[in-house]
Amino acid sequence: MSSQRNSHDFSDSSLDGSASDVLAAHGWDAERAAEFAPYRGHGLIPGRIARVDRSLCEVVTADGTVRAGHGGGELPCTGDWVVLEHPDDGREPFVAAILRRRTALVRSLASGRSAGQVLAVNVDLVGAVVALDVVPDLGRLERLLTLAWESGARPLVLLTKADLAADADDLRKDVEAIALGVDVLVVSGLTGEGIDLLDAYTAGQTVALIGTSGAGKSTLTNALAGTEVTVVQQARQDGKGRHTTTWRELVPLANGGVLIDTPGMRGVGMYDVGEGLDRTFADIEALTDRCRFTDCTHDSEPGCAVLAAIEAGDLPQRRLDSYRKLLKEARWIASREDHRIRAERAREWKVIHKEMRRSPSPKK
Ligand SMILES: Nc1nc2c(ncn2[C@@H]2O[C@H](COP(=O)(O)OP(=O)(O)OP(=O)(O)O)[C@@H](O)[C@H]2O)c(=O)[nH]1
Ligand SMILES: [Mg+2]
Ligand SMILES: [Zn+2]
Repeated sequence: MSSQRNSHDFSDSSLDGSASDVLAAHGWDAERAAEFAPYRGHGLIPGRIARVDRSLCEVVTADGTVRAGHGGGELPCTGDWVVLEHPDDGREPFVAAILRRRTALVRSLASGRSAGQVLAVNVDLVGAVVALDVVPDLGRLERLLTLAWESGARPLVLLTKADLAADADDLRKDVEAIALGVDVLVVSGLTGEGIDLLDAYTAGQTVALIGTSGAGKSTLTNALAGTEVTVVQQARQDGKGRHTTTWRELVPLANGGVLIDTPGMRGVGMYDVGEGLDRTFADIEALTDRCRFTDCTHDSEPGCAVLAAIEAGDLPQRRLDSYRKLLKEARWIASREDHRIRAERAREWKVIHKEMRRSPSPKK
């Protein structure tokens, strides 16, 4: 918590001192400084959201980490750079504004409302963590990659638990064949294999690790941080899945990077992923351009380049099925979203009409 109350009246010079090293360690850069400039000198300070609870969030500031409230408007999310009002009179600090989000990792919830859930924002690199103790589920990885591409960040595949794989190289080749334009690293959080390389990859970047529960995200986080910064799941006794990491936190790394360890995701629903699908399935996308009909569904149409590629053995049927499945899901979510928006609009209109009826008619 802050001790020097006056230090949050930021002048340019106060951002050069050691206090600003804290911000720099959390990814603060010249562009952020420029975005914050209009707020400077009004008793406002910059900070980065480490964690959001129901009503409070944890904000990393040059003065230390503070608990702050957030008003109405858009909910802050882990990774957000915010403008924090930090009153001198003992009142609770609160988030006054959220600076522009460069990237956003959003999934749709398998159940409940169709609105997307923002997992992390302002991420540069998304590490899709897949354990090698079993043969990787390529469809699930394609799902993670779609989410990663869609976020606007650069994806990276982390094949972990290499120490438990008999044929890590073969598995890596299978994964490389489907992770188009994405680097694939073989690592182990336990033995430290590949951690040096991962350390080089993550230098100076905000990195979010995503993947199923038990994949090894927290173990990798600890390996990169070189210390126990997040809780690792104990071996399961009952055989049931257990989610260990329950919050997302910013972990500054010695290499200047910042790590966000996310809780394991059982369902990674597709949310508004047109671009993400195009990137993940760039091979199918490229073939599509050569289909005879522009609205080809690659089902049974003559002159379909996608079906021809499958016939020729150039494209695995599994991949087309996976693409179809994600596309269908994305369309379904989109239509549900449309429906929700229409319903909301109708509700708003009802309120407006009610109020119009209630208000006295204008006097003549
Ligand atoms: N042998 C081996 N075990 C690992 C490795 N990485 C993780 N584990 C084990 O796998 C289990 C799950 O690891 P976590 O790091 O907690 O997994 P997580 O992805 O953070 O899981 P959630 O927080 O539930 O999403 C733990 O028992 C770890 O000790 C690895 O590289 N090798
Ligand atoms: Mg974890
Ligand atoms: Zn086609």
